[in-house]
Order: sequence, then structure tokens, then C-alpha cells
Amino acid sequence: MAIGSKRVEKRQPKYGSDLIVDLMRALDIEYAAFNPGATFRGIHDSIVNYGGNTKPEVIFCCHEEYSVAMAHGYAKATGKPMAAITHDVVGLQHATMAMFNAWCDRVPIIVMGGTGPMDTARRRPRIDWQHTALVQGNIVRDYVKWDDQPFSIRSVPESLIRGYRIAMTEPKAPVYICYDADIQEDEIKEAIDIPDITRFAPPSPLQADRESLQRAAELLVKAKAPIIIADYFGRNPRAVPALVELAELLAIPVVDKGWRFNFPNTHPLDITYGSKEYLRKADVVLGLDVQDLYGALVEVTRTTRVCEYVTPPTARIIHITLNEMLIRSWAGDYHALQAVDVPICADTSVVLPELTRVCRDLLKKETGAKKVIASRFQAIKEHHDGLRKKWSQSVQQQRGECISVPFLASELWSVIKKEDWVLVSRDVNNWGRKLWDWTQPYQYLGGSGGSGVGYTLSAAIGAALAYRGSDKVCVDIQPDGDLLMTASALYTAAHHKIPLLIVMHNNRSFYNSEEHNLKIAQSRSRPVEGAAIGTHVDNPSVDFKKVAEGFGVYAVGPIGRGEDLRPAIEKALAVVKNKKLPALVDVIAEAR
Ligand SMILES: Cc1ncc(C[n+]2csc(CCOP(=O)(O)OP(=O)(O)O)c2C)c(N)n1
Ligand SMILES: [Mg+2]
Repeated sequence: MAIGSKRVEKRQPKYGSDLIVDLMRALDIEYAAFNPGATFRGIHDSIVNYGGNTKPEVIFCCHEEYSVAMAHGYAKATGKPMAAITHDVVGLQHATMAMFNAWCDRVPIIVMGGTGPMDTARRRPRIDWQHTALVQGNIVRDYVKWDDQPFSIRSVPESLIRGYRIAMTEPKAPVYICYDADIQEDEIKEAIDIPDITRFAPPSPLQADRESLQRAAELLVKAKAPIIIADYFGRNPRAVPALVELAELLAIPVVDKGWRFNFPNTHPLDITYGSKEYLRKADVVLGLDVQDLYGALVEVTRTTRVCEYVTPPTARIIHITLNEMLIRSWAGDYHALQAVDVPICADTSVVLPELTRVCRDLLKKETGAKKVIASRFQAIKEHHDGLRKKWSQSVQQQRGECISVPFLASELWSVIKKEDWVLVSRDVNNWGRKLWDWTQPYQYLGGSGGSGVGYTLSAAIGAALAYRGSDKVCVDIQPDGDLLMTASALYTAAHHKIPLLIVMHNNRSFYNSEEHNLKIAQSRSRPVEGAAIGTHVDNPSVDFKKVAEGFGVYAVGPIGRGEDLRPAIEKALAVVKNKKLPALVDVIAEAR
């Protein structure tokens, strides 16, 4: 049961905010994460005193950026939205970067806000004026799918039910709904019914047209060197077996771009971190929900930003995606324009089984295909096995003074592989995917989407919240710079007893930026020592054990010697498993 919860059996909404809480329950919104604010004190009171602090339950946060990022992680773990509530103008401004990440990552979140009173005659001097915008949604409109500010209590059900439906319709994305303080706080004068929510379900997934399916299947069946690139395909984890089936049918190697779990790394057709030679000779490329298809086909020189195609110009390209359904002009998250021979705007989760069926039919007519496919499968398998072997043999314990990144990944694996684990953060420089066995689609949730730092810790806590009460062990490989941005999220994890194993990749640097600085200095023949200025976090270095303990989180570290690593992770895991609490291991590791 939630903190401070009282079960309220029968209830009649008295205030506008009571109705909002009834709607949240009808929509099965489990949690509302927020830092408090007067503009939504009505909703806050209703959640606690009217709703009994269950469905939604308050998730108490110290910063809006991470309340939204928590909802981001939760949505990826569950496939459905929770609410993040932001105080008027100022709380929403804190939330904006996290909303941008969720937008780019195509994740549903119900972001709520308070404002006003819009009725100037009912405003307090100064603060109510300063914190009321016309209209508040303006600041996020370019990176939410829809925003609204219902005009009256009567408009509230339509607004929230519509918002929920829009957020959950593919391509999914956050919505923002703002409630005037008066609408929340005024008494309801007439009965307002909540309609049957089940009749407002998102529409069924979009299937591809027959002609395009046929063209795609013909290209794939006739291809000598096909390749599949999957990106957001795995957002629907149930669809993953369909990709395995298609890949196996035609022996097509698969590159997983990693924004979701798209393909098991143990599968012989997985060539994710060894795809170059396959891209180079590809005659047919099948893209599945690739956000940046051009980027997936080219190689970039980092300092000069020169891009060159790896795939031959003769390669035919099929792309199945809903990208076209959600394009805005403000940020270029639609990416570079890429020529496509068979563009299909549809939902891959229903297209893939259908495409496989058409391929299977065509294959019957292809004499000798079976033999060709079997030998292609064998060659790819050898390549795949060779890569896995090479990676596992390359793991060294130390690099200089630090623990090596592959060793960090492999020691962590040796501890958690006996568990039903979920990697709820990004991978550590791809070493998790290279060394662990990723077999189940729920095991990896992907990165931030918008590459805004400050996502990882908070989203990991949000995903772990989704798994609270289950036997899953949630693991967050946590960069130091990211933690520093939203460190107070640790308080939320401790306060709400959210079990999460946080293993730090502490390179004492905002290293990505340091690396850029190194490269630019090198290219200009300038001293590279300066790259540390404004990037290193080592003078003083942060004592993350103390930081975590200060927020009430169990912590061990700093661990700088390889032999100390496994016992430290085991200790922390015991806290996560036995006490059902978060625990942090501070690991001093090499930069990359
Ligand atoms: C909000 C935000 N600020 C700055 C950046 C630029 N940036 C990209 S990666 C990075 C370094 C992050 O450091 P850390 O989380 O420790 O990861 P590391 O690169 O060291 O592995 C920075 C500052 C960003 N992407 N987002
Ligand atoms: Mg770092």
C-alpha cells in the first residue's frame, strides 16, 4: 500500500480536482510524480485526501526534470503512461528537457500542470500573475503531441481522456494538460459523468498495403546480401519473435540500433557490433522503425563531420516506420532525408508477421533458395560467434589506474546473470550487449531518445518503480555526470523504497565532452591537456558513497581495484534483493 494511503471505497467528487483524480483512476494511472506547487494544490489534496493516495500514488520528487524522466522510464517498462505534474510556469520550465527526451524517444507520458487563476479577479498579487502564462502549453508545444487547457470543469473528462488516447496512439508521445487553479479548486455544481473509458481505446495498429508488402517481399526473397536494421521496432516487445522469424526464414543478418531491445544478441544472425562488411555489400536493406535511417547507412568522421555511405549506391531500401506520422518543424528530430525504394508507413508489429507470410509464399517458388539461405545462415553464424568470442577474450581487468569498462560489464554480468534482470539504463559503451546474454525483450529499455543528459538515473528509478514488488532485479549502469545533474532522484528512490542496483561508471569526467575537446585540440595541433578544463570532475572528486548515503541510499565504494568489484556488487545486490531498497556501487573506471 502507498505511503499515507487510506482506502476510500465509495466516493463522490466534490471539487474539480476530485474529478481529475477519478479520471486518473479510470485511466489506470498508477503514479503521479511531482515536486509540489500551489497551482496544483487542488490536485495534490485530491490525490491524498480524496483518492487515498492510491492510483495515483504520489511519487515525491525534488526536481521536475527527473519526475518526467521517471515517467519516461516507467512508460518504457510498462508500455503505458504515468503522470508527472509540474507547477505552473517554473515547474514546467524545469521539466522541459525531460519532455524533449520523451518526445524524441516516442514515449507516452501524461504531463499535467497547474496555472492561474485565469480569472484575474481571483488572483493573489504578484505571484499568481508572474506564474500565469497565455498559454502555458506554448513552451512545450513543439515537443508534445498535444496540449490542452480545459476551460471549465465540464471540459475536464473530454480533455484528459483525449490526451490519454493521443499519447497512447502510435507513434506514442507525451501530452501536456494544464489545469486552471480555479477549475481544480471550485466545487462541482452539477453531476459530471465519466464515460466508459474502454470505448476510447487507441485505434488498432496500421497494416501495410498489399502492393508494398509484395514489393518488399520480392526484394527480400531475391536479395543476395540482405540486411535488417531495427531501431524502435522493439518498443512493442511482443513483436520481437516476429523479427526473429523473418530473419531466420531468409537468413538475414540483423543490426540492432539499440534504442529498444530489437533482437537477441545471442541469436546467430545478430551482427550488431560487427555489421560493416554486411552493410558494405548489402543489396537490400530492410529498415524497421529507424529514426535516423541515413545515419544508419553512413560513416561519420567525428571532427570534420564528413559523412560517407557504407552501403553501395545500388542497394535497394525498404523502410517500415510511422516516422511520417509525427513530424514537427522546431527540432530536426526527423533527421536527414534518405532515399527509400519501398516506403511503408505502418506499424511494424502487425506488418512483420504479414511480410514474413508473403516471403514464405514467394520462397516456395524459388528453386535452390533453401540451400543458398542455409549456407548464408552458416556464414553469418560463424561471424557472430567469432565476434562474441573475440569480445569475451578481450576483457582485461585494469587499464592503468582504473577498472576497465569491459571488466566492469563482465563482473556485473557474473553477479546478475543468475537473476531475472532488467537493464533499465543505457548500456556501458556497448559492453553489456557484447558480453551478456540478452534474450528477453523486456531486458533492455534503451537510452534517452533526445540525448539530454540527466535522464539515466531518473528513468532507471522510474522503470524500477514499475517493477517494485516483483522479483525482477533492475540494474542501472550509471554515468557520473548524469547522476550529478539529478542526484536528488536518489532521495525519491530511498523514500519510496524502490529496489534498484546502481553500478556507477565513474570516469570522473563529463567524458563525452572531454573526448570532443581532445579531438578538436588534436585537429588544431593544440595542447590536449586543456580538454580536462570544464570536463573533469576530480578536483575535488565527488564522494558518491557519501552523496548516496546522504539521500538515504545504501552505497559502497569508491572501488578502484578489479578484485574488489565483484564482492561490492554482491553486497549491493543483497540490499536490493533482501531489503528491497536501492543500492549504489561507485566504480572508478576508465573513460571508455
Ligand atoms: C542537458 C545536457 N547538457 C549537456 C550535454 C552535452 N553532453 C553530452 S554527453 C556529456 C557528458 C556526460 O557525462 P557522463 O554522464 O559522466 O557520461 P560520460 O560521457 O562520462 O560517459 C555532456 C556534458 C547534453 N547532452 N545534455
Ligand atoms: Mg562520466
